[in-house]
Amino acid sequence: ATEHRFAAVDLGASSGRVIVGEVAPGRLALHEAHRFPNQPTRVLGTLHWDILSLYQGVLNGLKTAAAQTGNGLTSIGIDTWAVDYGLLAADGTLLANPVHYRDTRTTGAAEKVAAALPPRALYAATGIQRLPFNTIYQLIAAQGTPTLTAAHRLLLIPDLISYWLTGELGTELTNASTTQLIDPRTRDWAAPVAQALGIDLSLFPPLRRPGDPAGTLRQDVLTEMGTTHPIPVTAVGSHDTASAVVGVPATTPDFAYIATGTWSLAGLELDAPVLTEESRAANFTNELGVDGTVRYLRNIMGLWMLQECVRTWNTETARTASTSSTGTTGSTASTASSTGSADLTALLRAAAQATPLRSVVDAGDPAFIAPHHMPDRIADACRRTGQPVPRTPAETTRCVLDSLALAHRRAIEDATRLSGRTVSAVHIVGGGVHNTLLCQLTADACGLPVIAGPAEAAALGNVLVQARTAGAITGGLPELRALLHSTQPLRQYEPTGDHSAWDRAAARFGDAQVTRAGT
Ligand code: ADP
Ligand code: LRH
Repeated sequence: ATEHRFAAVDLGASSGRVIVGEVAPGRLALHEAHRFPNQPTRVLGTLHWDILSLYQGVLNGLKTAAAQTGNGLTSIGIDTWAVDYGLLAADGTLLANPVHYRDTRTTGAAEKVAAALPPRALYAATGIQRLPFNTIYQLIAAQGTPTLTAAHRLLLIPDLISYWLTGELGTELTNASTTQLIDPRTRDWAAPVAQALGIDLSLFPPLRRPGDPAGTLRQDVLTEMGTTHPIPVTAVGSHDTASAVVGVPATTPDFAYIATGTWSLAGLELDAPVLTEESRAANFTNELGVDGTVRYLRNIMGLWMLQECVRTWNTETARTASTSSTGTTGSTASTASSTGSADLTALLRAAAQATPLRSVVDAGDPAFIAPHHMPDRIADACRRTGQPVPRTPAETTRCVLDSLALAHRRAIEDATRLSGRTVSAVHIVGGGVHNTLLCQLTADACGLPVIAGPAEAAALGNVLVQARTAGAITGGLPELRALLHSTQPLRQYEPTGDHSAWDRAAARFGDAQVTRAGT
């Protein structure tokens, strides 16, 4: 059978990548064409995505992908992080750099939204977890600003990249559901919600669904890529988490998944949303997935907490090195010697030796969303809850990983209880697959086997939807997942250790998330 090659553009908050997938019946292989950093930039106090640099990374990646495949790409698919958007003028010009979801402009927006539409009604209509950065809160915060007032179109990030590549406008459904403006029962716009909030739905181009055509590369893009061969763009699950869940190599229906990267997205795949008041109180989301599915999950802070700690320690180490090289002595010297090396592998090795469950924090707490001072915020949370404060980077790292494992367990327990489903295994996909300590701790905390892999699940889910659309493979999600299972390297972790220690930690942890969400 003919082998097809597809390019998956996958932009995560930590890095962007263009990955080539080679697909034929029974065969699926990935090659990374290009990976580039995603470095947000603060301008006049507002945190922005550097969208042009990301787009340049996409172009460079596509150029490499085209060269590597002898200009033989069958199609291209695009997925990125959710909720954020760019605003276009009537002539298609991007009016401003997209604002980063970690920016604080949405402070107070939830109260404004609640005044127009009570949280219960909003959840019953959209089923979306309350997160301060959902698109509706961003739009409420931006209401009346010159840019939003001038905007003719609003494009979610994958739709913006797709527009630049093809000149075609569209709003892909899985990602549109994270705006909190989609009704998960009809899988169409929740017009009454938009109306209550004064949001103009005509800003959004028409909806398209995974598998729909999304245009063909513009001539100038082809020139940039050094090819003349016309290449179509296919809509995939353009929300990276939608693609990542397609990329879960499950072989039975009773699985839970955790997509771990910058975030941990932990939950179940359902065929209908759960819109109950209990579900709202537990802060569960019903995002829309590929093939009519619902991603019933909770957002957990994820490896962002660790990344930010490492960034802080590295900055401190660098500052100390420069202070000591100029001969100055000061208080930073002692900080640096106590932080030591912030190299991730060494840190994880040391964290594996640190006392288990010495202190745990609520990894669902929005207090950890913003950048900066992460080790201090973790220490404060431990102090506030009467637990020992981590003293070293290894102890802080262990605290983060124990806390994530505990939050994974709570999310899976809550999801099964609220949906009436049972789970026999937990799949971990995403960059966190490389963190063997986190995978083992999650198996221990859940008391369930963890199957870890693939790390590039979003790119794989992206490729699989393209491959099916092009006719390179056939079948529903179970068949796509069977192909993953038979072709991708996976590692299984069995629960070890004293499970009652996790029960005690869970009890100590209390019902913080539920209490917070219910308010
Ligand atoms: P995103 O898609 O949100 O950009 P990824 O899925 O790429 O994120 O995951 C990035 C995270 O994966 C990093 O923050 C890091 O914690 C983890 N990671 C990646 N590689 C390794 C590794 N070799 N060892 C341990 N952790 C890793
Ligand atoms: C993960 C993710 C997640 C969203 C967040 C904004 O990359 O898309 O699903 O909640 O970014």
